[in-house]
Amino acid sequence: MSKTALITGITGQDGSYLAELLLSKGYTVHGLIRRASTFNTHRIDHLYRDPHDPDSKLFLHYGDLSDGARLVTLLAEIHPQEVYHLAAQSHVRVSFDEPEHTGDVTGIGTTRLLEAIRMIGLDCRFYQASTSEMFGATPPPQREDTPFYPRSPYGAAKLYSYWMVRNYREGYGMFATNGILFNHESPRRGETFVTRKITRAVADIASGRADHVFLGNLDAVRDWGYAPEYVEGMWRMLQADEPDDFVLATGHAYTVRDFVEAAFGHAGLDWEKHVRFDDRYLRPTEVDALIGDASKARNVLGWEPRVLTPELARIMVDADIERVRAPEAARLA
Ligand code: NAP
Ligand code: F7E
Repeated sequence: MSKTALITGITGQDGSYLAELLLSKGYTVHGLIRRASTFNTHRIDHLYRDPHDPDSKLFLHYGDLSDGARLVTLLAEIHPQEVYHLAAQSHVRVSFDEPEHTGDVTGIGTTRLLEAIRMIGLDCRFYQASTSEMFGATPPPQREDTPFYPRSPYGAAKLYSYWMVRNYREGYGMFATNGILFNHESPRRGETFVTRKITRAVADIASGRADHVFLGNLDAVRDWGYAPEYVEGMWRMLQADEPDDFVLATGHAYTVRDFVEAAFGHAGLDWEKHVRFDDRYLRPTEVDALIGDASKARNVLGWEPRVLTPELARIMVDADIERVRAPEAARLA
């Protein structure tokens, strides 16, 4: 019997790769999408088929994490065996501008979903998109038992969600798991996260469309992995015998400057001629260094990352150069 899954955040980077993975495994996939005045489904358009098509296995439903009643009606209609909760206001810098909204969506939104599951007595496995941002100021290496010290409204909201997941697991016996994922990127990464901002700039500069890009702190250290590998880790977490918390990371550290050098270098450009500083991209409190230890995921789930930051930079630059060269053909990269 094929399984049914609900993905919140299906229109985002991870949601789109996860939908692809689950469909390839024969799942019926339901996705929560926000109503917008413009189309916001470009990352999953290639997966979508008319729902009247008898072979259609992907179904999209309007809803919002701020609307708990809608989460109840949707879960009661779909009855998923697995719920992947990926939706969030996920941008750290933006969370300083919109702390209340971030708390409502990224924090309380998780409680609304957990409570909807509890209210209708749904027997399902729940994945929470927790984050290395919860470690914040605690020095690396960070793993499951490292103390948390969030440094942004986003990190604080995610930490609240993390503890609500633990609470529903311990209090109500729910199969609820926290995936504590370190930064993971891809050609589908949102355009204002630093890696994609850099690789888009490289493509625009290489093609003569632009001359420079403004960035903030180049000294921050991150452990960047490849998003398709990380969504596979999410799936493995929900196939485990027991609910638990798992770090996914590569364990390798690079600065933003390293990523800049790798990306510009791959296109044969000297980054120092094209990168300028703008303090608007600094944060009131920065997370200086995130480097994860994913030993537990390797030992328990058999999860292993393969793509490290230098290769990731090349994959993303190539995809953005292709996007500039042939925008229509590159849409599904
Ligand atoms: P993303 O590209 O920003 O996608 C976020 C998704 O959430 C989008 O589908 C967005 O819909 C949806 N969303 C936002 N607000 C919503 C609301 N009020 N109601 C319903 N849906 C809403 O994020 P991502 O990189 O794929 O990350 C997936 C999850 O993992 C997020 O929770 C993120 O915080 C977390 N995470 C990410 C990383 C990483 O490095 N990527 C690391 C650790 C944890 P629209 O398309 O309509 O905006
Ligand atoms: O910043 C520095 C910035 O916005 C990375 C989210 O997916 O991963 C992500 O959060 C670093 C920071 O990602 C610019 O100061 C310099 O130190 O790409 P980012 P993030 O803040 O690490 C975690 C794990 C998540 O959970 C989040 O959802 O790069 N930086 N100059 C810049 N950052 C941006 N965005 N733009 C710049 O111009």
